[in-house]
Amino acid sequence: MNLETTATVQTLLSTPKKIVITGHKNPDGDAIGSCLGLYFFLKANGHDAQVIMPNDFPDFLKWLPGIDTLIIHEKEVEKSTERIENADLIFTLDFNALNRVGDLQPLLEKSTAKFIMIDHHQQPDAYAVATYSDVRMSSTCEMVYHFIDALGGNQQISKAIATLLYTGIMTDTGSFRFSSTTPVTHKVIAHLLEAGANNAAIHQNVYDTNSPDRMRLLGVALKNLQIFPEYKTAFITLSQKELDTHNFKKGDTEGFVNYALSVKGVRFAVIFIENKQESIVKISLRSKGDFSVNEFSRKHYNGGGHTNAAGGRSLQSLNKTITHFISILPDYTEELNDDA
Ligand SMILES: [Mn+2]
Repeated sequence: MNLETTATVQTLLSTPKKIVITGHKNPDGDAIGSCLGLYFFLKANGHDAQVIMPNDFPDFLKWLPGIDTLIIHEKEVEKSTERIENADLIFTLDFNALNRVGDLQPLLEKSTAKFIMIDHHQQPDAYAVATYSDVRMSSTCEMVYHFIDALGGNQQISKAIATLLYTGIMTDTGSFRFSSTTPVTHKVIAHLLEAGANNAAIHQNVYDTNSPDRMRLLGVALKNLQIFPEYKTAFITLSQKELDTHNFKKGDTEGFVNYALSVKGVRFAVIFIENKQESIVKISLRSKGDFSVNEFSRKHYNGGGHTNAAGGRSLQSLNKTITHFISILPDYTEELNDDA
């Protein structure tokens, strides 16, 4: 965080404030870890803080410290509305455009509070009085660590904060394997372990929680895997019927796309998931190296994200979406076969 942003934040936090901390829709480990981590820090420094998430999140995050204090807007509209209307300050974490917060969007747009953004996604919007944006960062949780550090709070990293930030860094870096993981990331992790984060327990709580239904759905996904060696591309599909047969619950397909990316030689992987209720196909894209799925998704799927991980959607049927995807692959032959 640069000196100017640090000074702005210091001034804003110099007296007790009513603060709302919010993450993006369908919050992941990084969104929840960063919001609650910051929550404990702000509370310890005399602020009246509250984390609000637009909607619910998977069970494997429900053991996190402070999770009971969190308001899910979708479930408690009145409570969250009141909190936002009375806020002096609103922290937006792990996203950088107000259209990422679902039904919270109109409330945030109407708010007269001052906004502070902490985020590592590309192309941040300019709604905050203090913007801490850095696309090179592994995770927003790592940024919250640097944020606390810049405010002189390094010694205030409690076991709860350490656990939360560790969780988000771990989940956003694929357990420290993505190229966004730097020597600094590992130094931060080292301190979080010293501060009491239990790495083995966190890993187990997050990853060893598969239901039999989810494992069988993964089996179906892997059966549906299609590989195009000439484009170094692999994709997975899941139809609504396949989801229904396996009692699909939100979050069940999390990480499936990485199996496609783990095929030898593949550097571009996609999963297409039919959602009949919303009449869309939900799309997650992953890549290795410099093939930008962020650009790909912006161009074709009305989405975006990072160079190596992005999301998007198609309004066409699952079949049409896939036929179209296969038809545009040749346009990327060179890019996909470049270097690697
Ligand atoms: Mn993140």
